[in-house]
Amino acid sequence: MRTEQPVPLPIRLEDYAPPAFRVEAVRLELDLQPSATRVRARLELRRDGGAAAPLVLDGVRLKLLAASVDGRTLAPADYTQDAETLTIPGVPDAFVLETEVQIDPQGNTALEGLYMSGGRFCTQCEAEGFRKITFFPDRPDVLTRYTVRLEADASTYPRLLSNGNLVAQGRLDGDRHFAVWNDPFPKPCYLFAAVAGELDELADSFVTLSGREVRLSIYVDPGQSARAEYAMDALKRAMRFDETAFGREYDLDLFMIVAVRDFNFGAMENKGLNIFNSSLLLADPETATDADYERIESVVAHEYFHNWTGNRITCRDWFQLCLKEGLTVFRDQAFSAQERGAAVQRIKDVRALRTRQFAEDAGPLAHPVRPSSYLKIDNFYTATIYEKGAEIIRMLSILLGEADFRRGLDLYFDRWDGTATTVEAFLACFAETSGRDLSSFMTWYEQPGTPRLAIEALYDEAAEVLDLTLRQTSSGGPDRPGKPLPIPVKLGLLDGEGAAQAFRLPGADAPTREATLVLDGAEMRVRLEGVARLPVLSALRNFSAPVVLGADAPPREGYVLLAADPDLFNRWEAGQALARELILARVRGQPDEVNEARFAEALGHALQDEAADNAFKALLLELPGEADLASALAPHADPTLIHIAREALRACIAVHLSELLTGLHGALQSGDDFSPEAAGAGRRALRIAALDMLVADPHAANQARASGHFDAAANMTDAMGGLSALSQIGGAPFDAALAAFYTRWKSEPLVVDKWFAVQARAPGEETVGRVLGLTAHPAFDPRTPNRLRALVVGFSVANPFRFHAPDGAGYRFLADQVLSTDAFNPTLAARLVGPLGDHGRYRSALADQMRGQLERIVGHTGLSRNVAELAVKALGV
Ligand code: B3K
Ligand code: ZN
Repeated sequence: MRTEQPVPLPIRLEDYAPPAFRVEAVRLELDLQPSATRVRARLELRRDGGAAAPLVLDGVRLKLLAASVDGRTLAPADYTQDAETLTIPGVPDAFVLETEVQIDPQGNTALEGLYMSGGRFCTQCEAEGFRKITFFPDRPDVLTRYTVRLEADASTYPRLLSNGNLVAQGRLDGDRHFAVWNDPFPKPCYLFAAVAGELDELADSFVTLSGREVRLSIYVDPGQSARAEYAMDALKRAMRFDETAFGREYDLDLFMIVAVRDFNFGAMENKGLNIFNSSLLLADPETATDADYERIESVVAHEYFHNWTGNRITCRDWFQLCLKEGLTVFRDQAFSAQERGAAVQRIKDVRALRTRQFAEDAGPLAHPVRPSSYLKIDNFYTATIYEKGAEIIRMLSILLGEADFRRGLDLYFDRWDGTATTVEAFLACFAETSGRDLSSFMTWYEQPGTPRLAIEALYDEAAEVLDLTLRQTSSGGPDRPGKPLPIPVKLGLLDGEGAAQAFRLPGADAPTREATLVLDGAEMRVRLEGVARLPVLSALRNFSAPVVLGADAPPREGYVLLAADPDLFNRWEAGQALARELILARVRGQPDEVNEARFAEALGHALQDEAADNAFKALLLELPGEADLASALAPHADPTLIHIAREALRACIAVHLSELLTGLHGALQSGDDFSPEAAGAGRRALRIAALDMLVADPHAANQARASGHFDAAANMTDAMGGLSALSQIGGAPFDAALAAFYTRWKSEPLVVDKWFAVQARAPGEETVGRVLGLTAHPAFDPRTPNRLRALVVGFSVANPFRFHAPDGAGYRFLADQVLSTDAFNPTLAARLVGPLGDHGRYRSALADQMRGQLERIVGHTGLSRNVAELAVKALGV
């Protein structure tokens, strides 16, 4: 492997040492010019560690112009500078360091540090971007107060924004102006932000529970402020939720969000000045889908919630990343559950967890929620840290109960406010307030891999007892045994008719209809008493733990659960399990047509359940995804067979339920104005899900229905629903719709992204060629992450059928994109590698080609550390 720099040693958790110097205050002056920005930094430093240690600061691609210690200019002999650090020996215990550097925001294509997007200056410092702005101890446990002076051309950059409060502003000679910002809250440098440019402001205000008024400002491209109204509304709902559900109030007098088009990921929680990818902020009914609205609501909340979980209390080191991310995802999921319905939200969260995190945990990129070593921390913003991290917090709340969980969290906020801390310190708060021993719980953070849970049930009718044996096999990652984990298993019993059955737990007098057992060893036996009728077990309700539950219950039980489980998650789960078995039977070449018809009928009943909501029914209609089916067939999965089998079951359902689905599609049409709330979104989702199923049987009437849906669409949700349905049919109607769509929306970048993505996802055999062709389309700009992801991730992640083309063309395409992107944006390039790491699931002819492309990447000259780390790991050697 030939990387851009010598291969570095991994950074290891066990090597953590506290910083040698504290920064007591910092003043930054940014004299903004697109290709030659001057950054002057004044750091008040105080020694914290051993007396002899030199001062070592991080700094990358900084042209050092001047440096002084306590006003004494340093000569080149007084310091050493290499590609990543500035070292000054012989410094006193307390002193002022001033540096002046020059940087090139315009030439910064990695979009990390200070860069330009759409003619504006903006920053992205997490995880280690601040070192590209100035020399500094760029680590999260160095917290300090910032005063920031920005200076720029007044006519080109009328808005000058940074964290905290605006304390001064004014005009200067020529066309220059300045603004000075002060952030009273100590923060690590990864939360620093600055923005300069022409922006419209959408302003509002929020009165906190204690009566303080906070000004809320969302800054967007000129003319776009109406598109920020939904984000503003979501922000106010999130602020209220954090007060009522978690007792957390906002602290500054001002909260700002800025939308930028060029952003490496979703959004960033900089203190008081969140920066968002415009795709996660801007929405109106014409250009955004319900899914976009939902994402905006949840990401606005997520970044806002970081103010307490991440900003007020931050991470001691980057190994503790889940401390802020897992906890904040848990909090945003709780908010979305309130806004969108708890069951529907839980199903969506679990679906995402399984597809992304379980797959990651089963492959060569598996890592613990708290990793113990890394080369590039950017590579660890993963589904494991975020989503499994959130599941761990959810389990903690189940194990402790709501009241003890809340007490522990309150103690955490009190005790650690204003500091940088660890997962251990977090758990200690819960152990202390609940009096429980949580030492075995720590294993969830330290052990990779998804535990498997098996439940054996033996019913004795005469004695009315049900003997349960719960067993876990926890692996420490691929091919490694693991320690048992504490697993909360929520369960209930139904009878054969679907009525809930009461039972008694060991030692309990009163019967119950639901209980949570905690399996905290390899095996546990529990006897449930008072079980009057042959039971149907509904286990792991609401997905009470992130495990794979072995399914050997007979299909009969699945039908009972699908029809009647009061736990909606398990009702949905039963449908998924039945569908999975039917698809796998087809993959094996043994279609079970009798049960396919039975399944279609059961789905039909569920769709007619007046008590269930539309969003839930839409989820019932979505069969398990092709990637998840591939996991079930690992290591022999054949994506072509899976696609064909899944489509066959969909076609069977479409034929069987033709009347019902057609009826739903017609009846759910509404002439009302678009409103993004859950009820309207659910109605549209079910209508589109019905259409989507119908086109699996693409006769002329269904084709016409899809074209009609697209042509009549009065909002982007329906336009994309129609276009997606047409993409399944392919041919002339799809091409015509694509052309019309592009003509109408070509000046709206966020919509053009969708146009690229829908083509990348299309199942037609021309897709690989189409995707290759689209890289030469005039609207394809790989330097804009949203556009690149729309095409490349849309294809490699969302279209397993065509990505895994037997001739390897999909893999070659992805490897080419990784390499070309790596040359200008390593973080983004590294995020594309993942699908090639899934080779462990696929039949050997495919797996060999996937590894071949990884080897090609690894052998490339000048590879970034980001891509090198991931590609080497993905190879799994
Ligand atoms: N904390 C940021 C992610 C930063 C990613 C840096 N490579 C957004 C979030 O999780 O809220
Ligand atoms: Zn986050």
